[in-house]
Amino acid sequence: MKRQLSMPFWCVKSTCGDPFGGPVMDSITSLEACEILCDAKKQGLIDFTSTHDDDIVSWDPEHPMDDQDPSSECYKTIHALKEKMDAVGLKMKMVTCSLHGNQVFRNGGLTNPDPEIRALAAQKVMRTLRIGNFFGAEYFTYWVARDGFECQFAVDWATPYKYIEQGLNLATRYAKENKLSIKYFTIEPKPNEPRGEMYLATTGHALGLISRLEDPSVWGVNPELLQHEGMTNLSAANAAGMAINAGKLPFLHIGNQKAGQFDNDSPTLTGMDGLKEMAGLVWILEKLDWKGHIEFDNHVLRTDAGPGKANAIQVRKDFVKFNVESWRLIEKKAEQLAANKDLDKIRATVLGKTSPVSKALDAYDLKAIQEAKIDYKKVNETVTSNANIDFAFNKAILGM
Ligand code: XLS
Ligand code: MG
Repeated sequence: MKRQLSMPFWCVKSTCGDPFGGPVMDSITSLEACEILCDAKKQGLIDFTSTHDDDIVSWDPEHPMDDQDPSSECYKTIHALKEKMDAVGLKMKMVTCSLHGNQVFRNGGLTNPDPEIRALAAQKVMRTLRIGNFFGAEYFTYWVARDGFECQFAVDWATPYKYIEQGLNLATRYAKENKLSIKYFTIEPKPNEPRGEMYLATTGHALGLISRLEDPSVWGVNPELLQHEGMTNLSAANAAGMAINAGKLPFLHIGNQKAGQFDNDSPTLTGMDGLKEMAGLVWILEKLDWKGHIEFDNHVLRTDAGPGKANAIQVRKDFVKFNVESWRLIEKKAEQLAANKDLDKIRATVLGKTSPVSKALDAYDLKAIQEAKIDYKKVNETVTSNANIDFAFNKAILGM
């Protein structure tokens, strides 16, 4: 399925710094980033974009309502951006509140033990929601960011999850009460980085938390695959499979990752590992007839960045195109795998077993299950050939 694609502001704005060295690329303004994105939209590469509040406007805690004040820089900037986006039909799909950049949130945003800092975080979330509404965004994403810890004795374990619930309920209440365009909300889990440990480490953590919110029906997850689950050697297949089955996967963040490492955020399919895992992930999306969209969340490889004004624009434009082309490659391969009847047949050798008892199992027919006569020897001696299935997929992935 040819999916709609989103490229966020923060990905094109990245200057490719890392903890060991400063930026490699010149920074660009939000208007310049917007022009790169609008250009990509005009070329038919992308459909949507998304942003943190901080990617497009700066935050002044002394003026929490500046987005409403026509004389403010914030007001002028968002109007100028929207004009450019409207001219080419580029849609702001999602907004997310940066609770990681400003130093005041260093010990947490929504979960900060200081109620005054939690109130600042709440004000910033409300401003982000209003900015999202101005652009007509549909989604608000909560990325767990600095809501985490390094020292377990420095956490009051009775509070962090309660505070996350309060913060997220506040976001949905604010959007509803003000009839904002944002009707759906997502949690983006991550195991660590920037904190040593983060409170919502995996897709499962996020789904568990959602069940405790005031209105779980408006919440979903947007795992970042392969990166965030891969950082702790968890699999993308598992994250996407569970979220889709729960009906809670509106969109995915996409990039590449070497399992077990720091958050690589490498461009789609780029790097040593991940080709087979990504093929498997996108094949699952096809097989489960998932209808959501793809949002890239990665940045230019630091090695491939360069200083200077010309690079600042061209490298970023090439990066958008590169991601889209890489995605289309793997999407095409996944479509082929999903439509391949021979592969279905080989899978059916393991997955296509039928028995009258399955009806009883599906119906929770306790009596029928209890009385079912199962030939233990026969089923126990039946050999499964998962490796053969994998071999067939390897051949198909390699085009042989
Ligand atoms: C960081 C996250 C972040 C979110 C948006 O690792 O991927 O960029 O996607 O806040
Ligand atoms: Mg992300």
